[in-house]
Amino acid sequence: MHRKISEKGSAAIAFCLALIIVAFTVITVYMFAAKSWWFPPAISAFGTQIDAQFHRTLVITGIVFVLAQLGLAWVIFRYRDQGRKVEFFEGNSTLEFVWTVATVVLFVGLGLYGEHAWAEAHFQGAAPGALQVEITGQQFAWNFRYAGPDGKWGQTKPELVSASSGNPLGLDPRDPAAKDDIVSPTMYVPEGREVEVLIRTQDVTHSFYVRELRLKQDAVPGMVIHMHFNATVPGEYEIACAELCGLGHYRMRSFLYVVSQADYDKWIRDQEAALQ
Ligand SMILES: [Cu+2]
Repeated sequence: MHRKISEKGSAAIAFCLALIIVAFTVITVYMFAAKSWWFPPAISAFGTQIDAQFHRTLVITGIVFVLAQLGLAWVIFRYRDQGRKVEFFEGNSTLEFVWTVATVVLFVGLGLYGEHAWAEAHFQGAAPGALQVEITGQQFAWNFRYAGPDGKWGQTKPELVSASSGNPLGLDPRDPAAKDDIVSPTMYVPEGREVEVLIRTQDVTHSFYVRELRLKQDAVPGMVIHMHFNATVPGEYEIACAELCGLGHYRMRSFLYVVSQADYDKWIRDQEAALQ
């Protein structure tokens, strides 16, 4: 039995479809090029490195995206229904080999370019003399602890954790090293000072994220994760929880204040005075 070959397709419809894809591509490229929605400016040298890597990745994937979309538009128009019988096409091993190798080279190359920034954040410790701040996430708040004048972290005990009585971290009052520990719901650091953060959680996984630092690190139950940064631009920056951690996730936020050394010293003195 002969199957009836379809009526000749419309060139206008194929042309319109191809045009929509081209328009969609142009609009997308424009949105990225004009930076309609973009990150706030970076406030650390590390943030600038992350931006450079992001930019490299975006340019390369952008070129591939444009070529792929234009190719798609061309195929839609060129191979529209023209009333011909379809032909079977075996594939092209050379092409498949070329695009697989090209993809490997691009991904490995980008990885090598980004290796320095990654290693700096994850494999290298903080510079000597860094200010240490312990960050604890809990449903649904952040607490920041400073060791106080003795430079020692006091002991904490899970059974003493009580946010309602003002001891959200469960500091043990019988430990002398705990007496001068400062616990604050907001984070203060001096500008231009290396800061080492020790990231913990009391319950589920949270994620410490400051956009301007380009720093995002999960807080994982049972672990103390060390990260470091050096913020050079004074200001108030939002600290968001970047891990969906429960019903109150949306309100789990705090602020990082990057201030002058004098303002930082004053803040510390005020916190210490409040402990008396
Ligand atoms: Cu959270």
